[in-house]
Amino acid sequence: MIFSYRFRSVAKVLLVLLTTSQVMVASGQTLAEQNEALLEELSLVHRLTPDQTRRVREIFAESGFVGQGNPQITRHPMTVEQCRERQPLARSGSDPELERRCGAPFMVPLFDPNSESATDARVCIDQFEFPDVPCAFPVVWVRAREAAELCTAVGKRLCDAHEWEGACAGALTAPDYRFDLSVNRDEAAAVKAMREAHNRTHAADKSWSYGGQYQPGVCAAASSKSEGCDGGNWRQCGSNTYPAGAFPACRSSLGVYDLNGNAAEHMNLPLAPEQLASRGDQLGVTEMKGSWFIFDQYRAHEDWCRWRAPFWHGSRVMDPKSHHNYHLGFRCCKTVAPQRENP
Ligand SMILES: [Ca+2]
Repeated sequence: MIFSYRFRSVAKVLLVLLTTSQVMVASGQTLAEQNEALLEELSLVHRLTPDQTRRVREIFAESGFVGQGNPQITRHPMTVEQCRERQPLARSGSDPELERRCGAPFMVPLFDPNSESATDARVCIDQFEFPDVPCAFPVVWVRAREAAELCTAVGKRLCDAHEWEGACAGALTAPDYRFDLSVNRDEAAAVKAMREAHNRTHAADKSWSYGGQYQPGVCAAASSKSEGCDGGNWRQCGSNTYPAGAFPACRSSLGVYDLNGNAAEHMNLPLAPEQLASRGDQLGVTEMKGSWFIFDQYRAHEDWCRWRAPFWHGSRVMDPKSHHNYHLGFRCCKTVAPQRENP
């Protein structure tokens, strides 16, 4: 049974729980129990090695917050079982051809269909928000740094902003960052100048993962905030997310779900070429992509595919205090070798 031996092996989690006065609620599990179940599912579906599983568990335990929301207050509007009725991949499993191409389940190649085919792809992206398991609730309360570490732990990496945008718009185009605008500017000023230029460029070709116009009801965006949730603290704000992929029409033409809605997503925003995750080891600053689970009632900002957000709670991605909150998750990318070299 999970409770007996696994709890002893995660004493660190217990310590965090005790220090934060987290107690088991009558109806369900503690965060630590939920995370153990989540880890089991993640390890099984993604066939993680014992070392990978250990590293993921370590990151969760060090955080004390990472998971599917505070179980004491989180109220999901849909069950996993209800989602499984709706999401075909939850029943069929990962596509073997895509899995071979990406080297991992539930990922799809990113490319520009106007000039390339899937075999040209140099990157794949998770089809679902982390843990990238159809109909699992997304992991939230994760700092950008932890998101990057979790992607690394499972053999992937954090996506660059333009990769997420390409997944959403249905065409991955070349990195289009105005690095010239970051020169001699601090991070906040650089992001402001770069995002304004970027958003101006793309204002005429707005699109959403599901089509050319914003449409309520298509994505996981009709949930609610917890009563009394103001300011976003752990005790008052439930992560009232839907299971990932619960809205099958909320899918981009490249096969990626929930880019709009459900959990907002941490991405890497490079301020210089060497900070492109797709190019090397360094990372840039934080970027929040997409929208979240109450967006249909509260459109607090834009959420078209190539829109870049302000530097909200901004920091370097690897800052130990990078932002986390109840509606913010992430998904991972993976660099792959193209299967057909261009002549
Ligand atoms: Ca999302």
